[in-house]
Amino acid sequence: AKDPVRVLVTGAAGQIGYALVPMIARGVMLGLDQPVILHMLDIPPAAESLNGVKMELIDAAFPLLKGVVATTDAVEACTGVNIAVMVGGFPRKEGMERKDVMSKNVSIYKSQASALEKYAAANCKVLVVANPANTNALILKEFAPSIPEKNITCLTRLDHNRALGQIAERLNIQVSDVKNVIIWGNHSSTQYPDVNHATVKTPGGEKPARELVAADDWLKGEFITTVQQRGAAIIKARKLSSALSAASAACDHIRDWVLGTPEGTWVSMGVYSDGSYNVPAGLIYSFPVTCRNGEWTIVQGLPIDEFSRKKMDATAVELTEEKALAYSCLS
Ligand code: NAX
Repeated sequence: AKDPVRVLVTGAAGQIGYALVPMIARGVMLGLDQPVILHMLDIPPAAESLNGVKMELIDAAFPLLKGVVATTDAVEACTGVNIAVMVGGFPRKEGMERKDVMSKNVSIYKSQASALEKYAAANCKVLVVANPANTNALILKEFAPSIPEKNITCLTRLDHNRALGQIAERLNIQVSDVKNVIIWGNHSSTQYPDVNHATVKTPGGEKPARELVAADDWLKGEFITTVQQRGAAIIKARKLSSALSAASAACDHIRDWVLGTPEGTWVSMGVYSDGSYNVPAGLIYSFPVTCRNGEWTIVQGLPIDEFSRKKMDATAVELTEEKALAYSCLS
């Protein structure tokens, strides 16, 4: 039998945490043959609720779950973890300035970076979910210099899956028959959901999604804004932000990263830019990637038209501004 993998979930007493930990314990993230030990971190005001989640995990009698650590101590939480899913953060509240929210998250991610760097297992893979996800991941990278930059990513898979879902709904087909959409840039409303390279499986073979959808005005308009604004639409409908879809996307992200993407398929991940596609190096930016042997690689050589270029640049500008704001919180 395989040795258990230790998976950290921060903010585990929150809504995404509550949806995510049972998925991990059931093998959705790492496979049905992979035992796991869950490490759950939250802050002292949530300690009692976190303990309740631990009780439920015990009560669920998950065969793959070999242990549960529930703690408010970052060192205990980070010790020996192979995978860290960072969901905990400071949410933007009514009337708060952007800078104040950024400043809270910068200080959280700075200190958690140090705990991970010192106490996580070698080669720990990190996924940041908490917003501002790209910039929190960048801060974590800066303050954990001994963790390879390739190991620090942020979640844009939810946006990617939302884009697949919109195409499938529009064409009235199965979502599993659509692939290779791309989310470029920030996990925010400036993200660019790109269908130019997406394909659809049909009885007559694979066809470009653009050809099947045909309505260029929809693809350039409503499709993009629906994906960009989907988070807000969920909040309006549920009075709570997306949780089950975010948890599921976090599992997809880690599963594909660790176990590999299917041949001919790419996914979107927020990763440290090396300047590919003329995206400024040194930002955490969402790119199309393939994964193999536990490493992601940016898909190269996709033709970029003028419409796409503008949108890819606009979201990079926003990330550059966020980076500057985050750095101004450090001094
Ligand atoms: P909740 O407020 O339900 O849960 C957050 C949890 O984090 C709380 O239990 C809180 O006590 C805990 N926390 C706060 N500071 C902490 C710290 N320093 N260390 C450990 N835990 C801490 O929010 P939820 O709906 O679960 O969302 C979590 C985060 O995900 C938010 O930042 C949210 O904006 C972000 N999202 C990101 C998405 C993405 O695709 N990247 C999509 C969904 C979601 O909106």
